[in-house]
Amino acid sequence: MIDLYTWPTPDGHKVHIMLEETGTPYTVIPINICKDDQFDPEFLKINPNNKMLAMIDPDGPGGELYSLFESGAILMYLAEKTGQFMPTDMCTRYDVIQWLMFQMGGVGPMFGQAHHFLHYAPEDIDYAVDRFAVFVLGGFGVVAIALWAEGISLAELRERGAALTSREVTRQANAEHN
Ligand SMILES: N[C@@H](CCC(=O)N[C@@H](CS)C(=O)NCC(=O)O)C(=O)O
Repeated sequence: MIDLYTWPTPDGHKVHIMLEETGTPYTVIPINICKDDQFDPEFLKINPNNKMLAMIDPDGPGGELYSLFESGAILMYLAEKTGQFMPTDMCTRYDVIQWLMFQMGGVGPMFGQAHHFLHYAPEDIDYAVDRFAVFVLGGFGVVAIALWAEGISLAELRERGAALTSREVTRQANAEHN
């Protein structure tokens, strides 16, 4: 049973969806970033980057305990462990990896900055808002075009993602938060 140190944020939900989709059993250990749980010295032993999320698999490679942080690495680990969502054919495997890299290197950090400057920055900085808004619009454009080429609409994808988001994670995190 994988221990998942997480919180219901977009980065967390990527892994929650993967665990649900692959049918991997897991236990949620809430890392409440509103209460600075991410700075707990015990948590830093598994994620030295002071951020959720992280996992410990007691039944890792070779039957040994294995611990991992960074959501993209956890997605790849789960894909390999379960033999799902990572094609063995080289071209299609790299098709998958390129979108994972696009998400980790572009969508995640750029959308995160846009969100920060729109909602949390102590002062309004038009330059920062405009700069990251352009990345957000561009990012959605890239995804929309790629999905359109595959015959999938953004609305369909959003509906599917919302349905798969782990209800257990949300329930536990809410209980911790309240
Ligand atoms: N690249 C990391 C990003 C993790 C990350 O940014 N976590 C955020 C929440 S989504 C966090 O813990 N923020 C609290 C903080 O920065 O103090 C991953 O994908 O796992």
